[in-house]
Amino acid sequence: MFAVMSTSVNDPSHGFCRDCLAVQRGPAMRCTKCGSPRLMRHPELYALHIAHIDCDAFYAAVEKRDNPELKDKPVIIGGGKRGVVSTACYIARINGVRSAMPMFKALEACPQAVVISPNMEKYVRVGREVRSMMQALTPLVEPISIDEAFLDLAGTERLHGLPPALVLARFAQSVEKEIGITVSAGLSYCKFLAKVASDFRKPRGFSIIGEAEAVTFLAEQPVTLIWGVGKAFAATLESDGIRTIGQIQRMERGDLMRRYGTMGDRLYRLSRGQDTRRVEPDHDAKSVSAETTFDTDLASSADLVPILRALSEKVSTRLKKSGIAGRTVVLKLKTQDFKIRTRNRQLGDPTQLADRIFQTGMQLLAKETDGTKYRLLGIGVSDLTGVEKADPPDLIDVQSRKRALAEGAMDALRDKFGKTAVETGYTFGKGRNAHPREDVED
Ligand code: DCP
Ligand code: MG
Repeated sequence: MFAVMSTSVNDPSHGFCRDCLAVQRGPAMRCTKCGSPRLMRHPELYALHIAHIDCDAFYAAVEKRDNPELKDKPVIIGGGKRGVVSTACYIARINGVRSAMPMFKALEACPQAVVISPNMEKYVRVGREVRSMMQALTPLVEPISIDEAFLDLAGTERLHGLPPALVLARFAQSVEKEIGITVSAGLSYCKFLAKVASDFRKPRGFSIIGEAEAVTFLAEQPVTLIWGVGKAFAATLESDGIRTIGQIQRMERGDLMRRYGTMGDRLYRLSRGQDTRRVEPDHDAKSVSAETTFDTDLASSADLVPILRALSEKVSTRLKKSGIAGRTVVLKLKTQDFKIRTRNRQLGDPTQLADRIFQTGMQLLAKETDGTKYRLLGIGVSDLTGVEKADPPDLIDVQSRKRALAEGAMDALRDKFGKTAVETGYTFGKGRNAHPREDVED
């Protein structure tokens, strides 16, 4: 039925109903077909194709789905070792409960809440189901965390006979019907604003930020809306008298870069709604990696670097044992509030060496140690190859050649006397944290 509609549906003066998806031609406040008030209208409705989807109160929604008695009750997911709230349903949020709040505070705010301990296995399973529904829409799905992803829906018109906006609305409906939880969606011309839009009217939201309105919309927003502006950086900006994105819009690029380095450039571009990052699909990431979750959250490079070193050595050992090498070094961090950051760097040639993985990881890490507290650090390599072309002696510089030789010697000693027989300066004396216990590898 949509294929027939798709010619007229592209007229920007036409909206559609988010419940029955019928085209809305006039200015009526309710759907002319089903009477729903959930109508979508926007001048760029049929021109935008970058989407961000985020499940609503994800863990809590899954628990409510599985126990209908919880439907109208305030539900908090959390507890466990850390004694904090993982998430709360929107009823509990009305009472002031928030993610990452200590459990005792949450219960002070909402004593009648039902508290449930997290069942990660179940949430991972449901997260995968949502993701495979996304992948049925487009191969261009970039997962960001367990419950959110970017999608580039540019090709959907041809594939599904529907413009991206309608594909997205239909997707939200299917998730409700088939999985039993709700999502919020944002549609824009770039990743930054698609993500901002999806957060705009949660839960069951669908918001659009068009190119024409981006600068005016952003001017009113706080700087914390910009990716990479965490609490620490926001405090720096605040001390410089900068609170809104509008203030940044009035500043020169050179001035911002002088003050804040590469972050200044990002501020300059994003404040004007300029974001050219593409949606990068997760190419069945074949990688060798090691990661560890810390006992307490860590922020300083003094704490993180020795862990990075130990993990790099672990990855290197596995590569050497399997006779493979990797060309792209991937750093993974999970922030205190469970957001995952991954940073990649491609090397000139594949490597197996702990030192090259570590040095590259250090460069990537340096940009992320901005005061943000992390709960997890991981390092790995992808773009796997055989060893033939790995670490060519004539291509690596003298310094790294020396380190490669030293590494060979250390490997030999470790083989003979055990893993902790030889330690580099980075891990030496750092004790248990430097040789993480709880590591997960893929
Ligand atoms: N999570 C967590 N601890 C946090 C933040 C999140 O354990 N501090 C977990 C629980 C969430 C899930 O990750 O359900 C997804 O995180 P979101 O930030 O998307 O939060 P929700 O999906 O719960 O709520 P929202 O509707 O705001 O997206
Ligand atoms: Mg969510």
